[in-house]
Amino acid sequence: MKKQVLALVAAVSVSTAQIAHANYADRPEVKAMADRLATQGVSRDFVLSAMGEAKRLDSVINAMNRPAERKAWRDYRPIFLKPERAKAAAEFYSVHRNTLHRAEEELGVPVEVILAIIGVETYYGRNKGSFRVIDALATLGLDYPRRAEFFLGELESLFLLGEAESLDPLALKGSYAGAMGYGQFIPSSYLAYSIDFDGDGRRDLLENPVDAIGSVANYLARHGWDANLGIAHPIGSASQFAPELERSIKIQYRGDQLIAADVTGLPNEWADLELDVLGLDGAQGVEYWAVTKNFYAITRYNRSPLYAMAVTQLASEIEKEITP
Ligand SMILES: [Ca+2]
Repeated sequence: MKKQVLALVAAVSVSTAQIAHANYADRPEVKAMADRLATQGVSRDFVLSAMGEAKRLDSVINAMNRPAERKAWRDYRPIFLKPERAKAAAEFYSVHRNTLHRAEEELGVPVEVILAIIGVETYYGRNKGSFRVIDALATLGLDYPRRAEFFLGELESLFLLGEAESLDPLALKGSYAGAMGYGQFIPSSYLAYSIDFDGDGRRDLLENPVDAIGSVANYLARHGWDANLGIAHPIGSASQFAPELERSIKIQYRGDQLIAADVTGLPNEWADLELDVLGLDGAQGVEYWAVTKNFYAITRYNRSPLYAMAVTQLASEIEKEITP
């Protein structure tokens, strides 16, 4: 009997907790955020009323727990390296050719790399995401402890972005991680790295492909893209430089160190370059690549070395597709 009473008490307190969590505006973290935002010109009442409308989405938490980057390279590569994607790139290129070349001239990032990123992120705007950004960020910032700090910061940036660009935080749609538009910028990146590339006075990454193209190039340029460097080159076995496969990129070697260790396949002109060695679990066995600071710049877009290699190889396929 006593046990049953305890069980009943437990059930009541769980349901009370669920009701208390149902309204994000009541959470102390949200009140503190609203106070901070008020000092930066965002109405406290607006933040609290918007957060009162934000919903917790279990689908967002489930999606976070199974990202594609956990696959091995041999399974990851075929998702992105399909001929159809390079063909879609060529169609997008035929419409936005002038903008893409202007971005390459002004920001130094090759046309095919910009195309590869927009292709991997959203298939040229076809899959920009259907989650309400405020719901995704509220769920992860307030009900996903492992990444709460990061996503609460993005939630705060969402309100700053709304203020800066006259966008309604309740209306914006994006991915389960709150990434928006053609290039899938999270709010802090949108604020820091997007540019108005068509000169209409607005930075619109959601509906304006010209701003999106300029902003993807600007993001890479601001993260150290060097127009004079390549991205990646296959090399012979180099396990001593990459004992762990598919690990994070850190520029830590020079080309001549590889040459001195009899690693084959490195281009002569890469002897003086700073680089990293990436080992991948490929379809034909383990493969090794020398990668430059440009490859590292792509990992600032998405930390996964598999992502950066997919972008690199798709860029190469796209280059063949768009070269007359
Ligand atoms: Ca614009």
